[in-house]
Amino acid sequence: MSVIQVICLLFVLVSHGIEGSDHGQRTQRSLYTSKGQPYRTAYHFQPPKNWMNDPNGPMYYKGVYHLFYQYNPYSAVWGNITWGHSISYDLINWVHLDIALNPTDPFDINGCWSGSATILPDQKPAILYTGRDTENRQVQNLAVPKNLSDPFLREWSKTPHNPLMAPTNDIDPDFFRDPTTAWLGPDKIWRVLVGAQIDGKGMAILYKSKDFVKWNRTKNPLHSSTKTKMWECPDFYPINGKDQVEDQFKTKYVLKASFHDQDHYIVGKYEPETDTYEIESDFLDDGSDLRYDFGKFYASKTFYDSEKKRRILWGWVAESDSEADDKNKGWSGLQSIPRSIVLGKSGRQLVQWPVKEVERLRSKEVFDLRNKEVKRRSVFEITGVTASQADVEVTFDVGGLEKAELFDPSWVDPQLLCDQKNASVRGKIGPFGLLVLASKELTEQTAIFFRIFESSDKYVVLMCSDQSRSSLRGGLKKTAYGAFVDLDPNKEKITLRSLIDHSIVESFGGEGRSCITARVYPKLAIDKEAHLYAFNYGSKSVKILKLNAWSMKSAQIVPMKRRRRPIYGREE
Ligand code: DQQ
Repeated sequence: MSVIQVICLLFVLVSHGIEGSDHGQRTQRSLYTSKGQPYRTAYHFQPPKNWMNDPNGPMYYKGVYHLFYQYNPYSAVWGNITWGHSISYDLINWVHLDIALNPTDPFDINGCWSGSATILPDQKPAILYTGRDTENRQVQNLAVPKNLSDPFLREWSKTPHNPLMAPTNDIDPDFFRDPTTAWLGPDKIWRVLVGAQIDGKGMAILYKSKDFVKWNRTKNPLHSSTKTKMWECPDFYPINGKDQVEDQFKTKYVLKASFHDQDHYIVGKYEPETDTYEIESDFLDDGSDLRYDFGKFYASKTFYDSEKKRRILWGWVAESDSEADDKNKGWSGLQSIPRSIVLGKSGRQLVQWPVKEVERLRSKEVFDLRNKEVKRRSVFEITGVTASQADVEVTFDVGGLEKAELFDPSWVDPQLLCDQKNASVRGKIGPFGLLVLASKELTEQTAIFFRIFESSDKYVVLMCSDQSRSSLRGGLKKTAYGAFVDLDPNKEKITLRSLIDHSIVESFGGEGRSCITARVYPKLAIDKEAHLYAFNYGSKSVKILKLNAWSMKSAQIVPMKRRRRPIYGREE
C-alpha cells in the first residue's frame, strides 16, 4: 500500500470515528480479566462474547482485510448462525463491525452457514454462502455489498435470485454446503465447489456459471472419496503460483476438505479445459493424511492477499473444555493466527508460518540463548518473558543419531504414538522441547517436543503436543497430539516455534512443515504464574543452537464505537 493510501485510510478511520485501544488500555483481554477470565486471549482473534466457529469469506479489498465468521449473537453455544464481520489493516489488530449476514429470508431463515468471498473482475466482492431454508434444506446463496464506496463493506444485500444452487434429487439436503471462492477458467466461465456427501461418499461438487447467478452442476464432482463422509468447507487453490489467470493453471493445486474434526489436504494438477484434478495422493482418513494442523484446527479457509502476494490460511480453533465451561466464560472459539502458506521444497506438502505482522507484537525484551547443551534428563527455565503471552523460537542440533530407538513401521498414526510415548515416557533421542503454560513446580505443563527414531532407510522425526499434564482441573481432555516432521535430522536442524496466548498454543515444527494447535486451561499456570521451560528427557544430550523468547503485547481487537482515537495496523 502506498503512503497516500495509508494517509487516506487514516483519514477515513478518523472520520468514521473508530475507537481503538492503546496498548495498556482496553483490549479484548483487559475487558475481561477483571471478571476472572484467565482463558481469554490477548492476540488471537475472538469476538467480544458468545459463540464463534468457521472463518468465512476472508478477503483483502481496497486496503482492508475482512474476516467474517460463523457467529451466534445470543449465546456461547452453537446456534442462530449469522456472519460476524471484522476488519483490519494488518491481520492482527481488528475492529468488530455489525453482523454482515443475518437469517432474514426464506432461503436462509434457519441460518447463514459457511461460505467464501470472490472478487469479481470489475473489483466487486461477492459472497457465496450456504443458507438453511424454510424446510431446513441447505442451499447456496449470493450476497453483494450494498455500498461499494463504504471502505468497510458493512452492509450486504442478498440477491432476489437466491437460492442459486439447491439440492437436486440425488443430493441429500443435509449434506450440501460451504461454497468455495469461485475461479474463472480460461473459457471465462466461473467455477465453484460445494461440499457434499452422496451415497456415503464425501465430495466436492463442481458448478459452472457465465454470470455468477445461474449455476449448472457438472456431470462429475471435481473429486470424491469412498474413505470419508461429508466434506465440509472445501477449499481449492493454486499454490506457489499467482492467482492471475495467465499462469494460475501452470502450478499445483491444493484441495482441502474438512471431515472427522480435522482439515485434510491433497496436492495435484488441475486441468481447467476438462476440469480434471490429477492427484498425487488421496484422502485415506487413517491417520496418515496430510493435514494443515494435527491439533485443534478446523473448517479453515484461505484467501489470496493481492497486496502482499501471499496466500493466507485461517482456521477455527474450538474450545476443548465443556459446554458448561463455555457458558460460564460467556464465549467459545478462537481463530488461529493467520498463516502464510506455501508449497514446501519437496513439492509434496505445505509449509505454514504465522504472518510476519504478528512479530510487531513482540516486546523489546528478549530472552536470547546460544549454544547451550541441554543435558540428559534436564530442564531449565526461560526467564524474563511473560510466559502466558509469548512467542518462542528454538533451534536444536541433535548429534549421535546412531543411538536412536528403532521405528516400528506399524506406527502409522503419529497421534497414537504421542499418546503412548507422551512427555513423561523417557527415550533415547528425545523427548526434548519446551514446557509451556507450566506452573512453577511443573505440576502443570504442556510439553511440545520431538523424538527421533531410526527406521530401515531414514530417521523419523516425531513432534508431539502433550496435554496429559496441562491442567489440574478435572473433566478436561488429556489428548497428546502428534505429527511426523518431513525432515532429515542428519542434514537439517530441528526448529520449533510456539505462539502462546493464555489458553492456546500454536506450534510450528520443522520451519512450519508440521503444525499442532492445542487448547490449554491451566488452574495454576495463569497470567503471572505461568512459566516457560526447555527440557530434555532423553538419555542423550541435545544442543540448543539458538533460543529466542519474546513477551507479546496485546493486539487491539475491539468493537467499533464513535470515538476520536483512530486505529490502524501500521502505527508502531
Ligand atoms: N460449520 C457451518 C457449516 C459447516 C460447519 C455451520 C463446519 O456450514 O459445514 O456453522 O464447521
